[in-house]
Amino acid sequence: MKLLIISDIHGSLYYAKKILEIENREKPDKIILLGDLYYHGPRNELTQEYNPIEVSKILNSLKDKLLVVKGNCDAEVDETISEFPFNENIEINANGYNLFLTHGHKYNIENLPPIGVKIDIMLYGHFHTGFIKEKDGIIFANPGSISLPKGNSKHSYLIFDDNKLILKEIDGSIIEENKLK
Ligand SMILES: [Mn+2]
Repeated sequence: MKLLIISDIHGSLYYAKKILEIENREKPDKIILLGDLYYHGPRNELTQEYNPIEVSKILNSLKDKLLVVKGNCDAEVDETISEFPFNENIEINANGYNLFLTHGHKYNIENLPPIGVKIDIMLYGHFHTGFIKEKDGIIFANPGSISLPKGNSKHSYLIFDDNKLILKEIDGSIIEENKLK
């Protein structure tokens, strides 16, 4: 199974359109959105072509492939314009690995969730910086923000395919790759 993982769109129509290009190029089986879909939040500047309702139409067009977790900027009212559910966290098995998907403001590499099963890979956004790290036998990966990368990080996304996690720039060029055991 090939997963496309994207986070922190923050209402940017410009970068929501990029998601359509990426999905066309990568042809993933599922698209995971790690939260902060529509609003910029008080700490962020407005994103490029800020337009939450048009972003929701693009995301609704992808609803059959979407798995979405709720971010700290996502509000209850968002569910009325979205044809897909928002989940607090998602636990799934993909390609034989247990994945834990969350926004990252509560659970992250510093604060593991209290769940029973062993996590192989934890995916979260929120920090607007893409990375792939390993700590105590768990892989932690962040797709960065597609619309508002912080510092010198790139507009980026993650691919999980077979046993490979790949952090890519939105044009598809590889930033970092990790082959899991
Ligand atoms: Mn956030």
